[in-house]
Amino acid sequence: MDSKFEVYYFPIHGRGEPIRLLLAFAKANWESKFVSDWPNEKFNTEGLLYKQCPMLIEHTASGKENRLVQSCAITHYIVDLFNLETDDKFKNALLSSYFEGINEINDKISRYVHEGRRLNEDITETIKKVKDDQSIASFIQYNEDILAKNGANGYYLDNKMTYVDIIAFNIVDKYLHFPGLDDLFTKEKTPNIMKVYENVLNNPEIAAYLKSEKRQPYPSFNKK
Ligand SMILES: N[C@@H](CCC(=O)N[C@@H](CS)C(=O)NCC(=O)O)C(=O)O
Repeated sequence: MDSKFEVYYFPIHGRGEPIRLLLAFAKANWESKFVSDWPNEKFNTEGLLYKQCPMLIEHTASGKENRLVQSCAITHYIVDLFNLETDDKFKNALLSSYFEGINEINDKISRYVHEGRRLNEDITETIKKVKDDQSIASFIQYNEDILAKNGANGYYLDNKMTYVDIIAFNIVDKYLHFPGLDDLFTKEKTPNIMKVYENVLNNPEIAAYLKSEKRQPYPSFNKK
């Protein structure tokens, strides 16, 4: 794969981070291109179909430029380019289903966090709402069950690290660094998910990326 990639996004983790992690894992040639003047860029940047980030910009070896928006579309494009799934169509569909199931955990929690910020709610109130929401606990448990069925070996499917493991890593990592929600995922409560987390953390490409200057800091209200 001779293309060069730019991840056009704000200088935060957010929706840009899973894309950066996937490109790092895939050993792609990539860099971040940060938004610097959003009110202007939002309406004057080519390819921003919905006036939102992230956008993946690909410069191909033949000199073509491809611009793609919408996180899930970007994820699937990277997965396809770098073969981050399997050779079996049904298994790939299953991975896609796991991908949505994992994202659902993050979506459910994020709704409370965004709503809490909008209402200027005390963060302890938001955390309580997240912890009281049985559907979040259930979705975490469903992930534990999927992983148990695969042998509790630290992978979502078979014995291979796929994009789904990377996506799960990103979400677990986010909440491990979110004070008050840092006990959502633990070795005691969610041993199978934590095995995936450790596997990805120890992947050489991911480890190198996390230590690099490319990695953006955690949000200021977060630890570390
Ligand atoms: N469905 C889109 C959502 C993108 C989105 O909400 N982007 C936010 C940042 S995370 C954004 O660009 N906000 C600025 C704005 O809408 O003006 C995706 O998954 O990429």
